[in-house]
Amino acid sequence: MKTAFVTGASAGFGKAICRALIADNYRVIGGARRADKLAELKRELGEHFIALPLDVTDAASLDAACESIRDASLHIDLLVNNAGLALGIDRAQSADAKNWERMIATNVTGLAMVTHKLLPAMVEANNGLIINIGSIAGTYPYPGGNVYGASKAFVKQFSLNLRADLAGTKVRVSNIEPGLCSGTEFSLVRLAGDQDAVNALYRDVEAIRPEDLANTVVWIAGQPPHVNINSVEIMPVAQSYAALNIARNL
Ligand code: NDP
Ligand code: 8X3
Repeated sequence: MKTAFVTGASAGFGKAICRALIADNYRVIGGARRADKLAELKRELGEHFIALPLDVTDAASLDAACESIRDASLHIDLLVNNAGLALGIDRAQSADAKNWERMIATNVTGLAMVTHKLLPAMVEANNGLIINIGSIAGTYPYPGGNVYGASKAFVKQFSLNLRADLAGTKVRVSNIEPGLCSGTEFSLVRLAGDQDAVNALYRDVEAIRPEDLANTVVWIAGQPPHVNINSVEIMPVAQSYAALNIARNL
């Protein structure tokens, strides 16, 4: 049985990815900070799900999590670097510095450090797949996207640079870049619990669902070993592009 490690398993994409991988006959280790949510998922998913309380921004917590994976003699065949968040939608000039710090600590440093911990064993076994969850915000700028979008641009380039370093090994790396998705806690976290603002964002729009993302993970993981899906950009049909902004009479 293959083993997957999914960060951010307590909600949203991560939870759906755990469900889909269990259905695809994986053993799944799910990491997140909220142990109660992981315990709930454990009750739902049963013996092949291992709950692993983890804060990706905390080096000691990450050490302990990796140690318990080693103690259980589990080889990670699939790492899904999904834990992440956006905080605020303010323009850069009025954004909260603490929000910037937390986004960088989670989406950039946390993702890089989880990878740093688990990659050597994958290379040693000459087997493994890392699926990073980036975002369309890492490619397309928008007002208020500032540090969140930049953190996802890091994920995009880190994924490509990992591929460069892993040349000559069978370890694979993919970056999934989703657009607007409903059914997760993402926007409630970003908008500091303002449910009315969240409702307004998703009003009359059929957004991507977490299950769509989970299907994409399962599809990437199911490719034959000689195939590397470099990136997948996935948007709802209802989302597309706007023209570049022009400020007149500046
Ligand atoms: P959710 O808020 O629903 O889930 C985020 C998950 O990340 C939770 O399980 C949370 O668990 C976990 N998490 C947050 N901080 C930490 C931390 N320090 N250590 C460990 N786990 C952490 O959001 P989504 O499911 O929507 O988002 C998942 C990923 O997808 C993120 O990387 C996000 O940027 C990306 N994304 C989301 C999109 C969307 O529209 N929803 C679109 C594009 C990308 P806990 O709080 O228990 O720690
Ligand atoms: C989330 C997608 O467009 O809200 O990563 O930034 S977006």
